[in-house]
Amino acid sequence: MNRLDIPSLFAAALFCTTPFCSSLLADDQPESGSVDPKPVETKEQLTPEAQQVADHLLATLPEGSEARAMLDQILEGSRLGPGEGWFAMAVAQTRFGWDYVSRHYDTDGDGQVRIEEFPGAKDDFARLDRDGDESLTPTDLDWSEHSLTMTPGRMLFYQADADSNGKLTPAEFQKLFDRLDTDGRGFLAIDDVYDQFQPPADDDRRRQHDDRPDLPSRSTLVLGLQRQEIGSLQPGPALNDEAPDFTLKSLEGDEVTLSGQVGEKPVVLIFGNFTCGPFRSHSGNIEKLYDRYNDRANFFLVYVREAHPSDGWWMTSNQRIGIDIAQPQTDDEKREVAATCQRRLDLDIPFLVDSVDDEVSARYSGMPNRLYLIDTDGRIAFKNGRGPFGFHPRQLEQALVLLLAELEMSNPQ
Ligand SMILES: [Ca+2]
Ligand SMILES: [Ca+2]
Ligand SMILES: [Ca+2]
Repeated sequence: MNRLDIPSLFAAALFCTTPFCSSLLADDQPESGSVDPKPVETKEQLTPEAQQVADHLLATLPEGSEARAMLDQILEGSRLGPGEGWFAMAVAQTRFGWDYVSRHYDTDGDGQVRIEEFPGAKDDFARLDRDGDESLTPTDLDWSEHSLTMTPGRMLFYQADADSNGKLTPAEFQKLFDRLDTDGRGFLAIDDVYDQFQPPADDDRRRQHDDRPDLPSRSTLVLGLQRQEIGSLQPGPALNDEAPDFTLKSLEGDEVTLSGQVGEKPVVLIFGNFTCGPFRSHSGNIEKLYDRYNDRANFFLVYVREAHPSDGWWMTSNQRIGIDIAQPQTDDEKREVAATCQRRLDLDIPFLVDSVDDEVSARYSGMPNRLYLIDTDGRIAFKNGRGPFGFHPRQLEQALVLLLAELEMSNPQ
């Protein structure tokens, strides 16, 4: 089989196994379809440092907490697969599920919301209507498939986005074409493409997943948990809670206080970091989200602790594309990495940089990536499930569109 080498990506779990997919997986890659969340069997000895940390966490993390559930699964051999540990508990919370949509907009009670029933703009409706059939049904609001699920479309994107900045350019697309055109005929036959973008069977993935070079050891994950590199120890504010206030500096040095942003418009907070491949793969989505709504909502990207620093769960996939960053140890170092992230991802959305002790991102459970929508009363109207698996910018977009429609109906111009 002559499959393409995949440029980097992810860092979470996963069990891809064809040569194509395993190089994807080497980066903490997405996975296809439903996967039995059974932990892997490998249980190498913890290092003395990791054992000490594990003992401390076992003594201090409350039973039943998200962090304790993740620790227990790591000690059982989990490599952070979807549905394991805190991923099973920390699912999306939204005011704007199907119940809300049908109650507010299905005026004729036929179980769907046709475009004529929606009072908002047609463009807004189109963003809600994911399958484009001009009708809203539960399918359009179903986000049960995790965001690293390996689909042909995602495989194509990861393959072509050679610099892993989440934006596919014409030049990158051309390079992919050139690589697929192995006989130099100047056109691709369907079979030249077909085999390249076939998600592997689950059994194949499971059989070989232990061999991936970037999969973490138990010790790496225990230390990553303590350092909150794989996720915050706290769950963050819940739906309808008051959003915790904070003041952070932008990359330009301006101080931004959340409560000063709340009131006239909704606030969108996007937590993320540079070394997380899944987060980078969404930067095009984030840019488009910001472009579409920044006149109707206040957007901020809160830069958090690195998920895959060179001194933590290091990724060969990141290094291959020149991303090799130690965890910042001072506020100044953190600002520098945040600036690099903004430059490499070429994002217009305003960046706020958390302090080196992660004060805001820990409180919001912002690591490694998270999305919040805050209403005009300063309360949480939507939060996604823990990243990377629960990170769906378009799910937040649906909540934002529905919140904006609610505001427009209560305050008609
Ligand atoms: Ca209807
Ligand atoms: Ca639809
Ligand atoms: Ca790119």
